[in-house]
Amino acid sequence: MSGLSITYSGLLAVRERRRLLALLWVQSVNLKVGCSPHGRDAGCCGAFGNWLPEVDRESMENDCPTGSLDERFDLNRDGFVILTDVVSASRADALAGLGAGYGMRNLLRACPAVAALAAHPKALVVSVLGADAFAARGIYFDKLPGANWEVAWHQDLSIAVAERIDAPGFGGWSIKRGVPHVQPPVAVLERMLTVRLHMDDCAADNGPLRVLRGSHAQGRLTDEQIERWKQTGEEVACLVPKGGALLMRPLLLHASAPAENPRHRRVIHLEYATDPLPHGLRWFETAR
Ligand SMILES: O=C(O)CCC(=O)C(=O)O
Repeated sequence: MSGLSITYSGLLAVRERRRLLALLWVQSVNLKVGCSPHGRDAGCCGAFGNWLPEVDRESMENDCPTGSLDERFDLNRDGFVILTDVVSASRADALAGLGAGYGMRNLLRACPAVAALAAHPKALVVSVLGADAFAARGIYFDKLPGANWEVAWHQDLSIAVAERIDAPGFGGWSIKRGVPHVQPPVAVLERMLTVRLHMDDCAADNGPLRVLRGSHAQGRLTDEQIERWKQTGEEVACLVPKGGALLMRPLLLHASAPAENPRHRRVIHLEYATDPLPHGLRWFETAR
């Protein structure tokens, strides 16, 4: 393991060469967390909102310049990679001050500090998506003894948009926390990357995200294909240490089970994109 700027982008260069339960879960999170549609309740984002003044943003940039790549995984081949030391333990502790509820949406709009944070992992994303990458959605997840939830195998197919405009290739409209969501053409999802920044050590007994290696590469999967992947695919539990991050393609099949030994498993989930949306559609929230 060595410096991120060298190892990660270097590896990428070398290697370049060579639903349903999720939706139910999200709705239940929305109900139980009790945030306003834009998540402005003090209990949900007070700590994020107050954390990270301008000067702190600068120190964050120097915080952990050398995130390290777990070399067992390859983003192109596997659809995910795990990095350690993306932010320092003290930074992770500061982020963990959020500490309310077990899920929250619309973080980039609701919490300026998270929008500022999104600029930091962006360095990880640029080598994959290019310099125009921007964060296009922020979600907070936690697992707790009283909220030890599970999510069935799914791909992340929806994006949040500012308003509904019916357009070719865009379908499956829904409303989450008052915000229109739509399933865009696969080409949009294929040009996105998710960074899940961990504020706690996530071990095998703590309901880690599980992924099916390589399942991102076949576009949007039918129910039958998902079943086949579940039967025959290689499952990897993403054990990410505090301050580390999982980078994954939205089309990668993922799930998570209740923790056997429930304790905090706080994650800031940031989705990055590179392109404006077509047909007058606009991303609901962005941070650059
Ligand atoms: O954090 C988890 O365990 C599940 C999150 C999830 O389902 C998602 O990001 O789509």
